[in-house]
Amino acid sequence: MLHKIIEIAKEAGEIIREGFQTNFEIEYKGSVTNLVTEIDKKSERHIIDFVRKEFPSHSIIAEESGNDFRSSEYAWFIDPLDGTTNFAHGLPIFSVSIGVRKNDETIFGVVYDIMQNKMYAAEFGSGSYMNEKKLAVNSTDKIEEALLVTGFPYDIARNPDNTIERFVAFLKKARAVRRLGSAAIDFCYVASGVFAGFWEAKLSPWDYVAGDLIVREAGGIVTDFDGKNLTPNSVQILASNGILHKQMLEIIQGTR
Ligand code: 2AM
Ligand code: CA
Repeated sequence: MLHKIIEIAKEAGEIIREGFQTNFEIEYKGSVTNLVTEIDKKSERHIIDFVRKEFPSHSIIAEESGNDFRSSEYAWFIDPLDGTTNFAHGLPIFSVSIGVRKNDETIFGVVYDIMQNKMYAAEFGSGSYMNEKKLAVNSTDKIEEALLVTGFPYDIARNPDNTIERFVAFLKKARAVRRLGSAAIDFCYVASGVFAGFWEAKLSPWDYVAGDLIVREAGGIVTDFDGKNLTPNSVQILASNGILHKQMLEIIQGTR
């Protein structure tokens, strides 16, 4: 099954790569900051058609077409293009993210970093890989030496939710903070040991189900801002190398 997920992520990635920097149509989901392109929809259509053909009984939770719940114990969480704003502006940082849960456990996570041709994949209990390379989080144990990453929600202007205060608190403590624009890729860089930690205050399950497993299988920890394990209803996400997790939670909680 993991091989099939990787194959379909690659195919969706090809659709996106071909569409990059072409004259695609853009629509707005409620606000001018929340974009969707015809390429997001094309990618999602391709993935969903595959799942419906190969696994007709499975549930699907997909960003652009919503929920298709079935009675199966399996559920697919699909972000057909994570980093749409980057994609629409010609910045080559975006991905396809597919996570599969069985009952209450994520069993597969696949993130395809399209423009770098890097396929990240994890299976529960079997580790995380980038192409053939096994991944491990870094061992940074001082926040002053940590390179961190975050993201901002589309509705930050209307609903700031301490996002700015949290960002400033980390800016003052960490070596540096980056903002890349694809949450799924942020998780993969934590799993690879590039970033010691990643937090974001408003994510949806298709943004994090795959990345959560990829980080945990690489030896990291992922929780919500209260320190609880993620469920598909989580919103506020902290992923780290594990060593800095408690300290990062304290910084987050200090800005509440
Ligand atoms: P997207 O590109 O698939 O829309 C940017 O901060 C990252 O968070 C991207 O992965 C983006 O996903 C996601 N994101 C931003 N605002 C969001 C929101 N309000 N709800 C869900 N995901 C969001
Ligand atoms: Ca998306």
